[in-house]
Order: sequence, then C-alpha cells, then structure tokens
Amino acid sequence: MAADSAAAERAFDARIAAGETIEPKDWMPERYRKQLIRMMSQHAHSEIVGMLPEGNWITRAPTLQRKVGLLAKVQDEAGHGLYIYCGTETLGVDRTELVDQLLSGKAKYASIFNYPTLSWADIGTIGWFVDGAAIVNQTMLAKASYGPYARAMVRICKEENFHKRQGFEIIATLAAGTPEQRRMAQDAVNRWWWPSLMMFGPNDKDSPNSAELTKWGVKRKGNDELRQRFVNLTVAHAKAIDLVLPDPDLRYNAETGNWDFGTIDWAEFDRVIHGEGPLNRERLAARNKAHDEGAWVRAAASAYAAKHAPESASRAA
Ligand code: FAQ
Repeated sequence: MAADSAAAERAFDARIAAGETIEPKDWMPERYRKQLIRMMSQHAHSEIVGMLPEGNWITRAPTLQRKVGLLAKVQDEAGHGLYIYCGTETLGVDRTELVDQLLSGKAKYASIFNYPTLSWADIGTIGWFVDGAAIVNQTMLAKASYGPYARAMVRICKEENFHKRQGFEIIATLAAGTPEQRRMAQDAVNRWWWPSLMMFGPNDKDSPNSAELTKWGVKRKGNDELRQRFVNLTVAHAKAIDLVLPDPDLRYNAETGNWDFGTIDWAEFDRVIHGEGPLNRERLAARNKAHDEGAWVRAAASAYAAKHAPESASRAA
C-alpha cells in the first residue's frame, strides 16, 4: 500500500515536471490538495471581502457613469469569488465549510481589504494598485498546475485588467484636476502604496508555503519577484500622471534594471493578517450580517432544489 502511494507520488511529480495540468479526478498528494484548498479559499474570501471597501462608495460615486462602472466592478469581484469557490469545491471540500471559516475569523483573506476607503480617490487607487497587483500575481497563477484554478485565473485576469484601467483613469482624472483633487489623489496614493506591496505576501525567505507550492508548480514565481515586477510597472504609471510614490528609497538600479524600494513594515502586515488591522472587525461583522440576512435565500434555494431535484434527475435519465 505504502509502495503504491510512493509510486503514485513519483508519477505525480513526473507529471508536474513535464508541465502537465492536474485535473480534479487525477490522483494528487493529500498535501497538494490541502495547500490548494487553503490558497484558493483564501483567494475566494479575498474577492468577497474585497467588495466591501469599494461597495462603500457606490452611493457616493461622483457621477452616474462612475456609479455604473463601480457597480459593475463590485459585481465582477463577487463573480470571481463564486467562481473560485466552485474551483475549490472540485478538490472535495464543501463551500459551507469554507464560508464558515471566513465568518468565524479562522480563514485569512487579503490584508489590503482591512484598510478604509476615505475618499473617491481611494476607489481609483484600488483599481490602479490593488487590481494591478492582483493581475501581476494572477497572471502567473494562470499557469498554475491545477487546471480549474489556472483556468479561473485566465478569465479573472481579463476582468481585472479592465478594473485596473478604470481605476487608473479615475486617478489620472483627479491628478489632472483642481489642486484639491490632486491632493486627494496624492493622499490616496500615500495611504495605499505600502499595503499594496504587502499583498504579495512575506519575503520569500519568510514564506512557509512557497517552497512546496513552487515544487508543485502552483506558484511559478516567488513573492519577491512578483512584488518587484509590480513596483517596476507602477513607477512608470505614477510618473505619467505626476504623482509621487511615498518611498524616499525608491530609485532605479541600472545594474539590475529594477526600481529598488524601501523596507516594508512587516510588523504592520503581521498585525493585519492576525485580525488587528484598521478594519478587520468591521469587515467580518459586515460579512456575518450579510450572511445572516441571506438565510432566507439559502432556505428558498434548498426548498426549490428539494422539490425539483427528482424531476431534473429523471429528465437527465
Ligand atoms: N494577506 O507562505 P506565504 C484581489 C498569509 S484578490 C493575507 O507566502 P502563500 C482582487 C498566507 O496566507 C487578492 N494573508 O503564503 C480584488 C500564509 O498564511 P497561512 C487575493 C497573507 O500562500 C481587487 C502566510 O501569510 N489574491 O485583490 C497575505 O505561499 C480589488 C504566509 O505567507 C490571492 O489570494 C496577504 N497579503 O502566498 C478584489 C491570490 N500574504 O495560510 C476586490 C492567490 C500572505 O499559512 C477589489 N494567493 N498571507 O496561515 C497567492 O498568490 C498566495 O496565497 C499569496 C501568499 C502570495 C497571497
């Protein structure tokens, strides 16, 4: 039996080495399954909690057109969350269990969504920085070894690209506006820059999951390389609209071709991912309230399924 499983593991490793995609019904090591459930469910939770900071501005968007755009973006994030929950379910876990982990505070979700959105410029900055960072990270995940996750990323990245452009256009408009609008834009950039860099996770040397995820082809690039790629891209965007990234140590390194940047406040990151960020409690309270208020929808859906399931089963037969 143990010999069988060692042989299965060798065959699995060979498939990964050959760049094959692993599909739900394929054999996989239990640890691979667990790591994917952890990472994918945290990702799904992030999309869902990520609706809250932006949802905060739907009623206050400055024009009807801005409101329509923001509404569509927030709906897209909901879709991404549901899509990734479906992907996670292909690994044999029940969504109810995952949602319970989020609601009880046991599961992590992206640290960035525990910061407040104080002005309209924050909405532009989230699109520019947060969706921008998400694209850099998820474009690599679109090549992940697990098929359902990789395919979800292809579709999601297309939408995130649109969100990023929309956000950048908002912030560019403000940056080219009145002195007060420029100040608002700069203030948002000052507050969101460092938390956006934290989105990529700890430095590789402090990342307990990276080695395993890299070995199995889930992560194709390390946290540090992706963070650096995001910095390199974003410096150019900030220059184009004459806003300043709040880092006195930011300078071009001709030897590496990268923009060197200052030290991230990892103590702040640790606080935020352990529930002590500016809005962790409010975010969880909002999700719990929404879940409680949605009880009647779940009850109605279950009642409908119970009534119609036999019919649809016999139609299928
Ligand atoms: N926040 O060993 P590593 C979006 C945790 S989607 C919170 O390096 P790993 C769309 C990590 O889970 C944004 N926790 O972990 C949108 C682990 O904890 P654990 C979400 C973090 O998995 C835009 C521990 O620290 N994207 O923005 C964070 O190898 C706008 C040690 O870290 C994804 O989830 C963090 N930033 O690498 C929506 C992408 N970083 O579980 C609305 C998929 C680390 O051991 C509006 N995920 N941790 O207790 C990933 O690529 C990876 O999971 C990383 C972390 C890179 C996030």
